[in-house]
Amino acid sequence: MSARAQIGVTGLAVMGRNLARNFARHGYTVAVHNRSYAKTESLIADHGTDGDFVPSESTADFVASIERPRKIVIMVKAGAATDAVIDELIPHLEEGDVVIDGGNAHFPDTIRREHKLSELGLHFVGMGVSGGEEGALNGPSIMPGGPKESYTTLGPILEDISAKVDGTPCCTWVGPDGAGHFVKMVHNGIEYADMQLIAEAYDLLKHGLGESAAGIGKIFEQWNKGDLESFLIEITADVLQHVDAETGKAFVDVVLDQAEQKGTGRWTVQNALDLGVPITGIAEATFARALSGSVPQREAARAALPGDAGTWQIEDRDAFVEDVRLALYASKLVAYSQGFDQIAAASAEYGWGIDRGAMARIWRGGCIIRAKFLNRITEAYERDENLPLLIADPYFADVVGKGLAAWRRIVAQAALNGVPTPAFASSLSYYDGVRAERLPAALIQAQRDFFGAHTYRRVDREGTFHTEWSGDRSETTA
Ligand code: NBP
Repeated sequence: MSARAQIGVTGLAVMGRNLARNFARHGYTVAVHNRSYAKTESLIADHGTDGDFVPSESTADFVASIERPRKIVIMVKAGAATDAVIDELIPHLEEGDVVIDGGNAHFPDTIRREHKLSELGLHFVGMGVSGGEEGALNGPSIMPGGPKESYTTLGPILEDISAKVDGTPCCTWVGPDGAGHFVKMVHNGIEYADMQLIAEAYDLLKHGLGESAAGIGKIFEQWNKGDLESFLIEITADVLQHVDAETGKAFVDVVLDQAEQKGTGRWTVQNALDLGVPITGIAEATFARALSGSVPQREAARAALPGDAGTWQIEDRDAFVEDVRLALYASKLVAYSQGFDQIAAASAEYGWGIDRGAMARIWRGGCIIRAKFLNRITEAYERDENLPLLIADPYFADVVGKGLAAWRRIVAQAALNGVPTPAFASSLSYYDGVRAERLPAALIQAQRDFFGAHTYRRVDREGTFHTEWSGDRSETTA
């Protein structure tokens, strides 16, 4: 077997197959391999004309068909399968070879695998890929981590096959070991928040206006021409106007209202709890999916709990639609701001040195959260790379400020009319919390000191103090 492939892909289900085709279409000779050979054969039979593929049945032949230093992309089910494939590859690899995991790995696994392979003289790149099967084929957003030196040879190939916005590739080196998969995880978390916010906006328009799904779809179509322009708004407009062929009803009205998840939202929230970063938008979005699937609880609640809500009377339709739009934009900015806070905190914790502006830049195309306004995020971090809070950047502060009255009206009206808006409402609460001159956390500290002698600090002098609550209530320095 002569080593003539410039890159290899193992794992040829939807993602791996399309990524391999993308490489081939860009002129690379691609070695392809799958645990069961049938998938390899079908790739060659169905798409062999896309470019130059070198199929192999065995791992040994697959590895031998790739030029050194080898670049091998693993695209299998995340978890144990990834470890199994790595273990199978290792005996065939040589020093300097680069193993790239393009699956949705949990970043602690990526850190573990990177350390293991580096001890063997191998490079391990944990690579986040977003854009689904369509993106993998036509240009995804790619978030590779791992040793920086591996990016020198790997980077140009990945940038070549990535999505481009204004000629700029949606791919850049993110940081060492788990950084790439971490950023992909937060990307998915933000995606959860974005989808939940859009769903709440739809629900508000539905209840407030009594509008049909198709009518709301038209509103989203309009919104997609302005600041909200994004892939998710675009597909929402499309989905809402889709009619179920069987019943003739709006498609969204025949879909069961129980949202599922594969787990990246949950990982994002778990990590945020570990780091102590409030990502309320993502957390509420994750819990909202859980609530939708809480079938026995929903049945019990429907049977027993009164709504005692008003009947929504919208007098000015256009003004209401504009209020919802402004509230959606403001809530969305909060969710992104929180996601970028989480990236900053993790970057500091793990020593990754992640450039947040560059992350916004590579999310502009190819991925599910691709959106026009991401340019503004990049600009904000270019103005101040240490920006402590994205929504405090002058541009975003102005945008959120202009939408504030609308945001308050919408959240208040939703509450009065019994329409749940967990993400809209928690984002507004976060906004008011983070900007508050003084928070009731002072009372919590006092309570903690009362029952657990946990001590407190004072506003008027340095030091840590404790009050003798069960004694004479004198204050001591702790
Ligand atoms: P799947 O996640 O459905 O995985 C199927 C592939 O894993 C097949 O090639 C299968 O081989 C292989 N595999 C399994 Br399962 N166990 C294996 C083992 N023990 N050893 C070797 N190979 C094994 O594929 P996918 O939907 O294409 O996704 C691939 C990766 O990309 C996943 O990590 C996913 O999370 C990630 N991802 C997916 C998307 C998306 O939109 N689908 C987007 C971004 C990232 P077989 O054919 O022999 O069973």
